[in-house]
Amino acid sequence: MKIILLYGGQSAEHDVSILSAFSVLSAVYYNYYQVQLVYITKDGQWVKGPLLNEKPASEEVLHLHWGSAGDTDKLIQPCQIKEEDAIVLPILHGPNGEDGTIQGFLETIDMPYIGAGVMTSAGCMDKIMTKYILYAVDIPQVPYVPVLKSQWKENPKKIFEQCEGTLLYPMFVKPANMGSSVGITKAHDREELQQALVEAYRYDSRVVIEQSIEAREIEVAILGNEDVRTTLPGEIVKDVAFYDYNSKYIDNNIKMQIPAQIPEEAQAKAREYAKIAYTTLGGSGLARCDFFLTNKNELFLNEVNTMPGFTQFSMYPSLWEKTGLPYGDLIEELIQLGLNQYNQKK
Ligand code: ADP
Ligand code: MG
Ligand code: MG
Ligand code: K
Repeated sequence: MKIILLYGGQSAEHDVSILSAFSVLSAVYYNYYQVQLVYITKDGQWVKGPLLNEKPASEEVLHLHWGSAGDTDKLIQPCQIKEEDAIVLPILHGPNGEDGTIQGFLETIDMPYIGAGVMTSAGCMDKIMTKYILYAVDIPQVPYVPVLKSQWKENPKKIFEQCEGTLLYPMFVKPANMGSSVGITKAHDREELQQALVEAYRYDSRVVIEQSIEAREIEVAILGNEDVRTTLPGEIVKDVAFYDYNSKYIDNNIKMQIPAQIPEEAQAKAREYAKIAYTTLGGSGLARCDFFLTNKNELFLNEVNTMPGFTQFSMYPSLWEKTGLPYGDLIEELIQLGLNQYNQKK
Protein backbone atom coordinates (compact mmCIF):
# COMPACT_ATOMS: atom_id res chain seq x y z
CA MET A 1 0.00 0.00 0.00
CA LYS A 2 1.04 3.56 -0.64
CA ILE A 3 0.94 6.62 1.57
CA ILE A 4 0.63 9.81 -0.41
CA LEU A 5 2.30 12.37 1.79
CA LEU A 6 0.94 15.84 0.98
CA TYR A 7 3.07 18.55 2.55
CA GLY A 8 4.14 22.19 2.23
CA GLY A 9 1.04 24.14 1.30
CA GLN A 10 -0.03 27.71 0.78
CA SER A 11 -0.53 28.71 4.39
CA ALA A 12 1.77 30.66 6.67
CA GLU A 13 2.54 27.32 8.31
CA HIS A 14 4.30 25.91 5.23
CA ASP A 15 7.63 25.38 6.98
CA VAL A 16 6.06 23.68 9.98
CA SER A 17 4.44 21.22 7.59
CA ILE A 18 7.85 20.31 6.16
CA LEU A 19 9.20 19.57 9.64
CA SER A 20 6.21 17.34 10.39
CA ALA A 21 6.53 15.58 7.04
CA PHE A 22 10.13 14.66 7.70
CA SER A 23 9.29 13.11 11.04
CA VAL A 24 6.57 11.04 9.39
CA LEU A 25 9.02 9.90 6.71
CA SER A 26 11.46 8.72 9.34
CA ALA A 27 8.90 6.61 11.15
CA VAL A 28 6.77 4.96 8.43
CA TYR A 29 6.84 1.14 8.40
CA TYR A 30 8.45 0.74 4.99
CA ASN A 31 7.84 -3.01 5.06
CA TYR A 32 4.11 -2.18 4.68
CA TYR A 33 4.11 1.12 2.85
CA GLN A 34 5.77 3.06 0.11
CA VAL A 35 5.62 6.82 0.41
CA GLN A 36 4.78 9.02 -2.53
CA LEU A 37 5.86 12.59 -1.84
CA VAL A 38 3.63 15.37 -3.13
CA TYR A 39 4.78 18.87 -2.31
CA ILE A 40 2.50 21.90 -2.51
CA THR A 41 4.48 25.06 -3.16
CA LYS A 42 3.77 28.32 -1.39
CA ASP A 43 1.99 29.53 -4.50
CA GLY A 44 -0.18 26.45 -4.64
CA GLN A 45 1.47 24.35 -7.34
CA TRP A 46 1.55 20.60 -6.83
CA VAL A 47 4.84 18.84 -7.40
CA LYS A 48 5.23 15.09 -7.62
CA GLY A 49 8.31 14.00 -5.72
CA PRO A 50 9.98 10.61 -5.55
CA LEU A 51 8.40 7.35 -4.41
CA LEU A 52 10.28 6.17 -1.35
CA ASN A 53 10.76 2.55 -0.40
CA GLU A 54 12.88 3.26 2.61
CA LYS A 55 13.61 5.88 5.21
CA PRO A 56 15.44 8.78 3.56
CA ALA A 57 18.93 9.59 4.78
CA SER A 58 18.16 13.26 5.25
CA GLU A 59 15.55 15.95 5.09
CA GLU A 60 17.02 16.94 1.70
CA VAL A 61 14.54 14.71 -0.10
CA LEU A 62 11.72 17.04 0.98
CA HIS A 63 13.49 20.19 -0.16
CA LEU A 64 14.13 19.01 -3.71
CA HIS A 65 11.35 21.11 -5.09
CA TRP A 66 11.51 23.94 -2.68
CA GLY A 67 9.99 27.14 -4.07
CA SER A 68 8.43 27.64 -7.47
CA ALA A 69 11.81 27.32 -9.20
CA GLY A 70 11.48 23.51 -9.00
CA ASP A 71 11.40 21.19 -12.02
CA THR A 72 8.33 22.17 -14.00
CA ASP A 73 8.07 18.71 -15.59
CA LYS A 74 7.22 17.41 -12.13
CA LEU A 75 4.20 19.69 -11.75
CA ILE A 76 0.93 17.79 -11.62
CA GLN A 77 -2.76 18.60 -11.48
CA PRO A 78 -4.10 17.87 -7.98
CA CYS A 79 -6.46 15.14 -9.26
CA GLN A 80 -3.44 13.26 -10.65
CA ILE A 81 -2.60 12.07 -7.16
CA LYS A 82 -5.54 9.67 -7.43
CA GLU A 83 -4.54 6.00 -7.41
CA GLU A 84 -5.75 2.65 -6.13
CA ASP A 85 -4.56 1.10 -2.91
CA ALA A 86 -3.30 4.33 -1.46
CA ILE A 87 -4.20 6.68 1.38
CA VAL A 88 -3.42 10.39 1.57
CA LEU A 89 -1.78 11.92 4.61
CA PRO A 90 -2.39 15.66 4.30
CA ILE A 91 0.22 16.86 6.75
CA LEU A 92 -0.73 20.47 6.09
CA HIS A 93 -1.43 23.08 8.72
CA GLY A 94 -3.64 26.14 8.57
CA PRO A 95 -5.85 27.49 5.78
CA ASN A 96 -5.96 25.42 2.55
CA GLY A 97 -4.86 22.33 4.38
CA GLU A 98 -6.32 21.93 7.81
CA ASP A 99 -9.54 23.81 7.09
CA GLY A 100 -11.55 21.29 5.08
CA THR A 101 -10.62 22.47 1.60
CA ILE A 102 -8.11 19.67 0.92
CA GLN A 103 -10.42 17.24 2.69
CA GLY A 104 -13.30 18.22 0.40
CA PHE A 105 -11.07 17.80 -2.63
CA LEU A 106 -10.03 14.32 -1.48
CA GLU A 107 -13.67 13.39 -0.94
CA THR A 108 -14.48 14.60 -4.44
CA ILE A 109 -11.80 12.48 -6.09
CA ASP A 110 -12.79 9.59 -3.79
CA MET A 111 -9.44 9.06 -2.05
CA PRO A 112 -9.15 7.81 1.52
CA TYR A 113 -7.25 10.18 3.79
CA ILE A 114 -6.02 10.50 7.32
CA GLY A 115 -7.62 12.82 9.85
CA ALA A 116 -10.66 15.00 10.27
CA GLY A 117 -13.31 15.38 7.57
CA VAL A 118 -14.62 18.53 5.90
CA MET A 119 -17.01 19.83 8.54
CA THR A 120 -14.73 19.14 11.50
CA SER A 121 -11.68 20.61 9.79
CA ALA A 122 -13.55 23.80 8.91
CA GLY A 123 -15.20 24.10 12.31
CA CYS A 124 -11.92 23.68 14.18
CA MET A 125 -9.94 25.99 11.91
CA ASP A 126 -12.31 28.90 12.39
CA LYS A 127 -11.88 30.01 16.00
CA ILE A 128 -15.20 31.88 16.01
CA MET A 129 -17.11 28.87 14.71
CA THR A 130 -15.43 26.57 17.25
CA LYS A 131 -16.53 28.87 20.07
CA TYR A 132 -20.14 28.91 18.91
CA ILE A 133 -20.27 25.13 18.62
CA LEU A 134 -18.64 24.47 21.99
CA TYR A 135 -20.85 27.02 23.69
CA ALA A 136 -23.80 24.83 22.69
CA VAL A 137 -22.44 21.98 24.84
CA ASP A 138 -21.44 24.16 27.82
CA ILE A 139 -17.69 23.95 27.46
CA PRO A 140 -16.07 26.83 29.33
CA GLN A 141 -14.22 29.35 27.16
CA VAL A 142 -12.64 32.73 27.84
CA PRO A 143 -14.81 35.80 27.11
CA TYR A 144 -14.46 37.04 23.55
CA VAL A 145 -15.80 39.40 20.90
CA PRO A 146 -15.88 38.35 17.24
CA VAL A 147 -15.20 41.21 14.81
CA LEU A 148 -15.61 40.98 11.08
CA LYS A 149 -13.49 43.27 8.93
CA SER A 150 -16.62 44.88 7.47
CA GLN A 151 -17.87 45.77 10.98
CA TRP A 152 -14.46 47.19 11.90
CA LYS A 153 -14.28 49.27 8.71
CA GLU A 154 -17.79 50.57 9.21
CA ASN A 155 -17.40 51.74 12.77
CA PRO A 156 -14.07 51.25 14.59
CA LYS A 157 -15.21 53.30 17.58
CA LYS A 158 -18.15 50.98 18.12
CA ILE A 159 -15.81 47.98 18.05
CA PHE A 160 -13.48 49.58 20.62
CA GLU A 161 -16.42 50.29 22.87
CA GLN A 162 -17.81 46.81 22.44
CA CYS A 163 -14.45 45.24 23.33
CA GLU A 164 -13.83 47.55 26.25
CA GLY A 165 -17.36 46.99 27.49
CA THR A 166 -16.96 43.22 27.48
CA LEU A 167 -13.26 42.60 28.05
CA LEU A 168 -10.37 44.02 30.05
CA TYR A 169 -6.91 44.81 28.70
CA PRO A 170 -4.76 43.00 27.84
CA MET A 171 -6.64 41.27 25.05
CA PHE A 172 -5.58 38.70 22.52
CA VAL A 173 -6.37 39.54 18.91
CA LYS A 174 -6.44 36.57 16.53
CA PRO A 175 -7.27 35.87 12.90
CA ALA A 176 -10.07 33.29 13.08
CA ASN A 177 -8.51 30.99 10.50
CA MET A 178 -4.85 30.52 11.31
CA GLY A 179 -2.48 28.59 13.51
CA SER A 180 1.06 28.55 14.91
CA SER A 181 0.31 31.95 16.51
CA VAL A 182 0.60 33.64 13.11
CA GLY A 183 -1.09 37.06 13.10
CA ILE A 184 -1.83 36.96 16.85
CA THR A 185 -1.00 39.96 19.07
CA LYS A 186 -1.50 40.76 22.74
CA ALA A 187 -2.91 44.28 23.03
CA HIS A 188 -2.52 46.31 26.23
CA ASP A 189 -4.42 49.44 25.28
CA ARG A 190 -6.61 50.90 22.56
CA GLU A 191 -3.72 51.89 20.36
CA GLU A 192 -2.26 48.39 20.46
CA LEU A 193 -5.70 46.95 19.88
CA GLN A 194 -5.99 49.00 16.73
CA GLN A 195 -2.57 47.82 15.49
CA ALA A 196 -3.38 44.24 16.44
CA LEU A 197 -6.59 44.36 14.41
CA VAL A 198 -4.74 45.66 11.36
CA GLU A 199 -2.23 42.84 11.74
CA ALA A 200 -4.92 40.16 12.18
CA TYR A 201 -6.89 41.38 9.14
CA ARG A 202 -3.81 40.74 7.01
CA TYR A 203 -4.62 37.04 7.43
CA ASP A 204 -8.37 36.84 7.68
CA SER A 205 -11.46 39.01 7.46
CA ARG A 206 -12.76 37.18 10.51
CA VAL A 207 -11.04 38.12 13.75
CA VAL A 208 -11.67 37.22 17.36
CA ILE A 209 -10.65 39.34 20.34
CA GLU A 210 -10.29 37.48 23.62
CA GLN A 211 -9.80 38.27 27.23
CA SER A 212 -6.12 37.55 28.02
CA ILE A 213 -5.81 35.31 31.03
CA GLU A 214 -2.92 34.27 33.23
CA ALA A 215 -2.89 30.55 32.86
CA ARG A 216 -0.93 27.41 32.27
CA GLU A 217 -1.34 25.78 28.87
CA ILE A 218 -2.56 22.21 28.96
CA GLU A 219 -3.02 19.95 25.95
CA VAL A 220 -4.83 16.65 25.46
CA ALA A 221 -4.23 14.31 22.51
CA ILE A 222 -7.24 12.60 20.97
CA LEU A 223 -7.29 9.56 18.69
CA GLY A 224 -10.20 7.64 17.18
CA ASN A 225 -13.34 7.68 15.07
CA GLU A 226 -16.39 6.57 17.05
CA ASP A 227 -14.25 5.10 19.81
CA VAL A 228 -12.46 8.13 21.16
CA ARG A 229 -9.29 7.79 23.23
CA THR A 230 -7.60 10.64 25.07
CA THR A 231 -4.21 10.92 26.76
CA LEU A 232 -3.37 12.45 30.08
CA PRO A 233 -2.81 16.17 29.52
CA GLY A 234 0.64 17.56 28.89
CA GLU A 235 1.78 21.08 29.71
CA ILE A 236 3.55 23.60 27.54
CA VAL A 237 5.98 25.16 30.00
CA LYS A 238 6.81 28.63 28.77
CA ASP A 239 9.58 30.92 29.80
CA VAL A 240 8.02 33.45 27.47
CA ALA A 241 4.90 35.48 28.09
CA PHE A 242 3.24 34.39 24.90
CA TYR A 243 3.65 31.18 23.00
CA ASP A 244 4.26 32.86 19.65
CA TYR A 245 5.61 31.55 16.35
CA ASN A 246 9.25 32.17 17.26
CA SER A 247 9.06 30.40 20.57
CA LYS A 248 7.16 27.52 18.98
CA TYR A 249 9.51 26.82 16.11
CA ILE A 250 12.61 28.97 16.17
CA ASP A 251 13.93 29.69 19.65
CA ASN A 252 12.95 26.35 21.09
CA ASN A 253 12.46 27.89 24.53
CA ILE A 254 9.43 25.74 25.19
CA LYS A 255 9.47 22.67 27.35
CA MET A 256 6.85 20.00 27.57
CA GLN A 257 5.87 18.41 30.82
CA ILE A 258 4.16 15.04 30.29
CA PRO A 259 1.96 14.35 32.09
CA ALA A 260 1.17 17.87 33.29
CA GLN A 261 1.67 18.24 37.02
CA ILE A 262 -1.85 19.40 37.74
CA PRO A 263 -4.57 18.19 40.11
CA GLU A 264 -6.25 14.93 39.16
CA GLU A 265 -9.57 16.69 38.96
CA ALA A 266 -8.23 19.10 36.33
CA GLN A 267 -6.75 16.18 34.37
CA ALA A 268 -10.09 14.39 34.33
CA LYS A 269 -12.01 17.54 33.40
CA ALA A 270 -9.64 18.35 30.53
CA ARG A 271 -10.01 14.83 29.13
CA GLU A 272 -13.78 14.97 29.51
CA TYR A 273 -14.06 18.35 27.77
CA ALA A 274 -11.67 17.20 25.05
CA LYS A 275 -13.83 14.19 24.34
CA ILE A 276 -17.07 16.18 24.31
CA ALA A 277 -15.52 18.82 22.05
CA TYR A 278 -14.18 16.18 19.65
CA THR A 279 -17.45 14.33 19.48
CA THR A 280 -19.53 17.49 19.10
CA LEU A 281 -17.30 18.77 16.32
CA GLY A 282 -17.53 15.38 14.59
CA GLY A 283 -13.84 14.51 14.90
CA SER A 284 -12.20 11.54 13.23
CA GLY A 285 -8.63 10.31 13.20
CA LEU A 286 -6.90 12.77 15.47
CA ALA A 287 -6.97 16.17 17.16
CA ARG A 288 -5.19 18.04 19.92
CA CYS A 289 -7.38 19.92 22.32
CA ASP A 290 -5.76 22.88 24.07
CA PHE A 291 -6.78 24.42 27.38
CA PHE A 292 -5.92 27.21 29.77
CA LEU A 293 -5.74 26.31 33.46
CA THR A 294 -5.71 29.19 35.94
CA ASN A 295 -4.16 29.06 39.41
CA LYS A 296 -7.69 28.73 40.75
CA ASN A 297 -7.94 25.55 38.72
CA GLU A 298 -10.47 27.02 36.32
CA LEU A 299 -10.25 25.31 32.97
CA PHE A 300 -11.05 27.00 29.64
CA LEU A 301 -10.96 25.30 26.28
CA ASN A 302 -8.81 27.39 23.93
CA GLU A 303 -8.88 25.51 20.65
CA VAL A 304 -9.01 22.20 18.85
CA ASN A 305 -6.35 21.48 16.23
CA THR A 306 -7.20 18.79 13.70
CA MET A 307 -3.68 18.58 12.28
CA PRO A 308 -1.47 19.38 15.24
CA GLY A 309 2.31 19.76 14.94
CA PHE A 310 3.52 16.27 14.12
CA THR A 311 7.29 16.30 14.44
CA GLN A 312 8.87 13.73 16.74
CA PHE A 313 9.25 16.51 19.29
CA SER A 314 5.72 17.83 19.04
CA MET A 315 3.22 17.54 21.86
CA TYR A 316 0.71 15.35 20.05
CA PRO A 317 2.97 12.36 19.26
CA SER A 318 4.85 12.81 22.55
CA LEU A 319 1.61 12.48 24.51
CA TRP A 320 0.89 9.18 22.75
CA GLU A 321 4.47 8.00 23.16
CA LYS A 322 4.16 8.48 26.92
CA THR A 323 0.86 6.58 26.79
CA GLY A 324 2.63 3.59 25.22
CA LEU A 325 1.99 4.30 21.56
CA PRO A 326 5.29 5.03 19.78
CA TYR A 327 5.41 7.33 16.74
CA GLY A 328 5.46 4.54 14.12
CA ASP A 329 2.51 2.74 15.74
CA LEU A 330 0.64 6.04 15.93
CA ILE A 331 1.00 6.51 12.16
CA GLU A 332 -0.18 2.93 11.67
CA GLU A 333 -3.27 3.58 13.84
CA LEU A 334 -4.06 6.75 11.94
CA ILE A 335 -3.87 4.90 8.62
CA GLN A 336 -6.29 2.25 9.88
CA LEU A 337 -8.66 4.92 11.21
CA GLY A 338 -8.54 6.72 7.85
CA LEU A 339 -9.30 3.50 5.97
CA ASN A 340 -12.15 2.64 8.33
CA GLN A 341 -13.65 6.07 7.89
CA TYR A 342 -13.45 5.72 4.10
CA ASN A 343 -14.90 2.21 4.03
CA GLN A 344 -17.73 3.16 6.30
CA LYS A 345 -18.92 5.80 3.85
CA LYS A 346 -19.02 3.27 1.01
P1 ADP B 1 -2.97 29.18 17.36
O1 ADP B 1 -4.06 28.45 16.67
O2 ADP B 1 -2.23 30.08 16.45
O3 ADP B 1 -2.09 28.27 18.17
P2 ADP B 1 -4.00 30.13 19.94
O4 ADP B 1 -5.39 30.57 20.16
O5 ADP B 1 -3.65 28.80 20.50
O6 ADP B 1 -3.72 30.18 18.38
O7 ADP B 1 -3.03 31.23 20.52
C1 ADP B 1 -1.63 31.08 20.48
C2 ADP B 1 -1.01 31.31 21.83
O8 ADP B 1 -1.32 32.62 22.31
C3 ADP B 1 -1.52 30.38 22.92
O9 ADP B 1 -0.84 29.16 22.91
C4 ADP B 1 -1.22 31.22 24.17
O10 ADP B 1 0.17 31.18 24.51
C5 ADP B 1 -1.53 32.62 23.71
N1 ADP B 1 -2.95 32.96 23.99
C6 ADP B 1 -3.97 32.85 23.12
N2 ADP B 1 -5.13 33.28 23.64
C7 ADP B 1 -4.86 33.65 24.89
C8 ADP B 1 -5.65 34.19 25.97
N3 ADP B 1 -6.96 34.42 25.80
N4 ADP B 1 -5.02 34.45 27.15
C9 ADP B 1 -3.71 34.22 27.30
N5 ADP B 1 -2.92 33.72 26.33
C10 ADP B 1 -3.46 33.44 25.14
MG1 MG C 1 -4.38 26.40 16.46
MG1 MG D 1 -2.77 27.12 19.75
K1 K E 1 -7.71 25.38 15.58
